[in-house]
Amino acid sequence: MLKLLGKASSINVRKVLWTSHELGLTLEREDWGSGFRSTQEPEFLALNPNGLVPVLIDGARVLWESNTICRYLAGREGRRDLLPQEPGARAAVEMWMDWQATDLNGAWRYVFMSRVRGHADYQDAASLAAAEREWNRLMGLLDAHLAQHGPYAAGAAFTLADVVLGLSLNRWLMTPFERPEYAGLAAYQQRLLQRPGYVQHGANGLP
Ligand SMILES: N[C@@H](CCC(=O)N[C@@H](CS)C(=O)NCC(=O)O)C(=O)O
Repeated sequence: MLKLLGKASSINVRKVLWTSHELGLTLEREDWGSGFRSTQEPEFLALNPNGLVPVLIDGARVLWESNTICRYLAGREGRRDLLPQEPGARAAVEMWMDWQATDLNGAWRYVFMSRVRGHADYQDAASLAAAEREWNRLMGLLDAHLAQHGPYAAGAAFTLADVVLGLSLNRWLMTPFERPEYAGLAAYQQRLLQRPGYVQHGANGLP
């Protein structure tokens, strides 16, 4: 049995839940992370020294980093539609997954901590405005890409890139701040909403 450690409200845990849904896999999930069991407990740190969720346990194998876990599960199940084997096609998927985990993920932090978490350390008006501009700029880049090369991130077919970008799109839509009207992203959201995995684990009311 595959075991997933991490609270279901975490965007990174939800990537794994949605991927598992696409793969038809059942996971045994335990609540870890803020509000639940602390990831600073020695038992958890022995599995992931970063003290972050998600962690996947598959027998003797222990994995952390949400995008890596999604790739592992797709590969484990032989789902080349979600993660192609041909190097060029695979790179097109991984490029957007890496962009999500690095550039995009870093860009929303200030806005999210300020406007959703209400954290006292993230209340500087100028920093907030700059972060909002940057987050919107990056989402505009995705919007333009989808318009030119869509309908999905890696082209014609739904892949793992759409799982991680779909959750990011949901976060952007659910965070209360001023967003430009991006027609491509609105259409992408509607397309993703046709997938039960996104409805259940992505667009489920959580930012
Ligand atoms: N790069 C990591 C980031 C994981 C991460 O930031 N997890 C957050 C929740 S979204 C966490 O564990 N926070 C600490 C906590 O909730 O105790 C990944 O993609 O898996």
